[in-house]
Amino acid sequence: MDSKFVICWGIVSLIVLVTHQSKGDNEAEPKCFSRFDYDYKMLQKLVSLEQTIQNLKDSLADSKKRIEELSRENEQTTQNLKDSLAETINKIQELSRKNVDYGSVYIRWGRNECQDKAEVIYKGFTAGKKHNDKGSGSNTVCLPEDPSWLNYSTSDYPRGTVYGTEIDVEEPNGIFENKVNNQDIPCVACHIKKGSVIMIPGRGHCYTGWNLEYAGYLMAEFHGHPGPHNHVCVDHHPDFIQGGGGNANEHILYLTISKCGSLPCPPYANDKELACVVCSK
Ligand SMILES: [Ca+2]
Ligand SMILES: [Ca+2]
Repeated sequence: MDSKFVICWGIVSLIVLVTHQSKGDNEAEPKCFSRFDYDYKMLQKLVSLEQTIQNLKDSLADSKKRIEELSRENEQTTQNLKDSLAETINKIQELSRKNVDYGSVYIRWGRNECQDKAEVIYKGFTAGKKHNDKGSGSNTVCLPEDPSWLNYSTSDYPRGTVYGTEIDVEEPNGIFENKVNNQDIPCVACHIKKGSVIMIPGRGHCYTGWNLEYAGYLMAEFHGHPGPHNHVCVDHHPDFIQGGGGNANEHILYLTISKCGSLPCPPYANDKELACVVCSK
């Protein structure tokens, strides 16, 4: 056999093997009928192989290009997410700052200091209408210890009147830890950095999720005394105004008790002193 023919056969076989592997099909090996025939087939395979290689190069270039595009898109998406996250964080911080700037206020009746985290706005004296006056203001007020005046007159003409407050709770009562009867009581205005505050009558404890400001007893005027009067929540451990233990009987606060009827019992009960609580959130 001609050595060139053998070489041709070998090369063609190698080309067919490579082409076969690259295409992954099962093309039959070419048959050599003459030297020219195999030269021609070898040339065809070389051309085909070159085209395949070029196709692979093109495909590889396209893949690289697509990967670069995806990479750029991914970078842009990541940057967009980072920007969005930063904007969200800024909004949260802004809302947080606003929330800190907000606050609530309440009067702690019967005490001269706020709870630890609350700011004292002013300390004062609990006051209101005289218990047997028909008129004057009906509500209890917290008059500051350091009053300031605008215009005033000492002339005698019709006006309302305000008196200091004392507690009338006969001893022993089993309600307060110390003797409170006839004691004049202070008050204090408190500021807290929380958005909401509520006084709940008939509860000695806050509901879940709310913070205790103070607990006490619901107090008002004696039911036999004339005129309207409001309810206030007096601290369960009241402070007293120095020298105020005398029986002045001016503006007076009494404990209040629940009465069954339109008020369902249970959960309420006859003649029980009502608690109260001031809660914040
Ligand atoms: Ca008194
Ligand atoms: Ca009294």
